[in-house]
This record gives sequence, structure tokens and C-alpha cells, in this order.
Amino acid sequence: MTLPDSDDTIVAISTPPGYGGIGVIRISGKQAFTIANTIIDTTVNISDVKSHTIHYGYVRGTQSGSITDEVLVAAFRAPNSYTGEDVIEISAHGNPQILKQIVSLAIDSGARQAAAGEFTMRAFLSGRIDLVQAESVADLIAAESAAFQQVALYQLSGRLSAYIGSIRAQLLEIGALFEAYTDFPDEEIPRQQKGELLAKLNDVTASLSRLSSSYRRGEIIRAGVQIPIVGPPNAGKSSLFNAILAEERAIVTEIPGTTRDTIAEKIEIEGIAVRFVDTAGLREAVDQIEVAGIERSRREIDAANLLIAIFDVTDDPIERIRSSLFDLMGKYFIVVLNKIDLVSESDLASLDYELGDCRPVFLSAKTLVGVDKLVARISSVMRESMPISGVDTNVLTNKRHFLAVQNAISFLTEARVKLKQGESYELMAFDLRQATNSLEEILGKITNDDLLAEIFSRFCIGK
Ligand SMILES: Nc1nc2c(ncn2[C@@H]2O[C@H](COP(=O)(O)OP(=O)(O)OP(=O)(O)O)[C@@H](O)[C@H]2O)c(=O)[nH]1
Ligand SMILES: [Mg+2]
Repeated sequence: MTLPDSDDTIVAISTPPGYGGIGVIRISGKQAFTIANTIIDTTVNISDVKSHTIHYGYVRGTQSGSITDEVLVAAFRAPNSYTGEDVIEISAHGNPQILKQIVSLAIDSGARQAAAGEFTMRAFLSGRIDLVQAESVADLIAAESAAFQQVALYQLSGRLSAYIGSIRAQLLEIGALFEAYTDFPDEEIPRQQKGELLAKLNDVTASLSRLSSSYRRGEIIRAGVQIPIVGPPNAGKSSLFNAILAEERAIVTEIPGTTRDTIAEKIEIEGIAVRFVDTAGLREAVDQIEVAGIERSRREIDAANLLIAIFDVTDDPIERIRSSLFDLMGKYFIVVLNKIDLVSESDLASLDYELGDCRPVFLSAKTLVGVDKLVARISSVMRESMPISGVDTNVLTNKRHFLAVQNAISFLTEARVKLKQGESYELMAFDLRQATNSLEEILGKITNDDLLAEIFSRFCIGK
């Protein structure tokens, strides 16, 4: 894949599609100021304005004397801009028609439509930010929870990069020691030196292992917690789903098999995005649509971080729970007994006694009694069983980073084995070099066009 030409001056609408109070057009590159000067009438000459200043003016129309919009122009001179190049940001009225016209005018004056993520790619290519920081920009824009937002900001600030950079520095230092020994046969190297090398290798491997294991937490922070609501037909899954979301999102009827497809909605609990999924009841399907629905329910169960298994208190709950335990095995789950409005206190007490070991939450999805207890239970399971806290530490949220760290660890493990077996230092120096390369790939010190194209194509246009 080839990357777009970085000598061009690029233009794009940077605000989301649709109507809004303002819309922003961004222009970046050597000609940004000249182009702005050509298309905008102001009392000053934009080519001469100072960096970080704002100017009032009119974007000229296509006919002479006509105007396209009344705007504010912000000017940023290289290297103190988002891309590190000369940047102009035009704040116009947020009408997609107007914004498109301004982009066309800029293109007529020599700019090129920017590709997805191209502004951020330029920030990376100009060395203003590294690859981890560039990727965090997309995360920050996409973040659906306070926790992920905080992690993305942490990464954008360069602190994760600095940490990875410090491990890279250790690897370089150890690598240099191995290089220094390459000219000596193993038996000439004092035991103590070998011991020190081994200790250094162990140290740095431990740091990387900690980083690698943070990915489990990172995945939950990024993707959220998946909580499908499962159970027999008519147990009240859709009613509970609606009760948790506090809206009539899913259809509820007394007919078993009402829910055919899965429906998902996200809310935030403990600062983490939690995706609740209403599913089709698990039973012998009566038709093809239901078979497909049940298949989808199964997929949600497989991907779940936590299951809510709901049963109707009036419908033989003890037997049903027993026969469901197999499905729940190996998963975090909360047993819910629904429809408590239909039974007496004493029936509930005896059910509680019988089922005490699965700590059921008794509630009524209809009257909403007990729904808050369920949400509190979900919070406590998340806090106790999922590594969700400590967002200001170095946590990996990106699979690319995780795989590279794992790669580095496996080269270091190789080196350790070789050191113990007394193999040649040249081979170990090579392993160290490979481990270092893996970390450099994370930071974008080593990169290739395909990887960059892949990363930035996931951005939106205008970012
Ligand atoms: N009395 C009472 N009825 C309830 C309660 N929760 C749900 N129901 C009723 O039980 C029936 C089934 O509810 P749903 O929420 O559609 O159940 P479901 O598990 O989604 O059912 P399927 O999608 O068909 O598998 C409806 O008639 C609801 O009104 C409750 O707490 N108390
Ligand atoms: Mg339903």
C-alpha cells in the first residue's frame, strides 16, 4: 500500500457530518496560509499573520462579489500545530452545504481532499507524536466510557510511550553488554557477569510481563463488559433489559419466544461501558428464525464477561437453575429470580433457603422492586472479579501493542535459555535486538507503509 503524498496541502471537514452550531474545516501543509488568503476576505493578510491568532472574515463565493459564509480563521504555524505543519482552521456555520463549498474552494486553490486520519498521520510523520499517541487519538474519539477516555488521554500524553521507551533503553543496554561479549568464548566470561546479565534479563522480562498482563484489564476498559441476559422463554429477560436501561427498548409479551434477535445497549457502571444484551430464550426452537436467534444467544454467552441468568419464580425455578448450571460453568454469572410480585414472602424465604449457594437476586422486572440490588451486585462483581481499576497506570488497550510486547517477551525468553545453556553471545545479542525492535514497532520508530495505512484508515476523515 502506498501512503498519500505528504508534500500536498490537504483539506477536510473536521466536524461530524450533519447540521450544527459550527463546522470546522482544517487545512494543513505548506500552502495552507496562501490558500486561506485566496479564499477568505479579511482585514489582514492571512499569509502574514502570527501563529495562534484568530481572524474574522468572509469566505468568498464562486461568483465575483458573492460570499459563501462568515467565518473565523485560526492560524497555526509549523511546527506548533496539530500536524506539525502550517495549519488553518476555518470555523464556519455548521451547514454541510456550506462546509462542502469551502472545501471545494480550497481544492480549487490547490489543496487536496485529506484521506482518513491523514492529519494525525502527518503529526506522526513530522515527529510531533509517536505511533502510540497517534493511535490514542482514535481511541479518545471513540471512547464510550470515562475509564477508556482516561486511558486514551494517558496514552496521548506520551506517558505509556515513555514507559515503553524506558524498557527499550534497558533492552539496548543489555543488548550492548551481549554485543561486548560476542568476541569472548563462554568459558572466559566470569560467572558473576553471567549472573548479572541473567538478573537484568529477568528484570526487564518481568516488566514486560506485567505490561502484557495489563491487556486483560485494557480490553475490558476499551470494549466494555459484555453482559447478556439469558434464561428460559418468558422468564422476563426483555422486561429486565428494559428495567435496567429504564426505557421500553425491547418488546415484552406473554408469548414465549417473543425475542428473536439479540438487542444490545450500553450504559456506564463504575466508569466502564457495560453492554447489556437481551437474548432469545434458550429452548428447543420451533422455527428457523428462532434457531438463528438462539444461535446468536449462544454467541453472546461465549463472548460474555458476566451472565445474568434469569428465572421465573413461579415456573419451577429450582429445577431450571440446576439444569442450567452446565451452561454457566466457567463463567461469572448472577442468578436472578424474577416476578417476585407473584409469590408470597414465605415462598421467597424458602426459595432463598434452597438456592442460598447461588446467591440469587430476587426482583420484579415489572414493579422494578430489587432492580437496584441487581445493579449493585453487577458493580460489585465488576470490582471484585474484573481488573478495572487503576486506569492511570500503564495499561495496554491496543492489540497491536499487546502482540508486540508478547513478541519481545518471547525473544527475551529465548535469550535467557541460551544464556543458561552457554550458547554464543552473538545469538543472544540478536534476540535482544529483536526484542528491542518489537518495542520500537509499538512506538513507530520502526514502521512500514502498510502498517501506517492500516492504522490511519481506521480514523475518520478530518482527524
Ligand atoms: N407479574 C410479573 N410479570 C412479569 C415480570 N417480568 C416479566 N413479566 C411478564 O412475563 C411475560 C414475559 O416477559 P418478557 O420480558 O417478554 O420475557 P422474555 O424472557 O423476554 O421472553 P422471551 O423473549 O419470549 O423469551 C410478559 O407478559 C411480562 O409482562 C414481573 O416481574 N412480574
Ligand atoms: Mg424477550
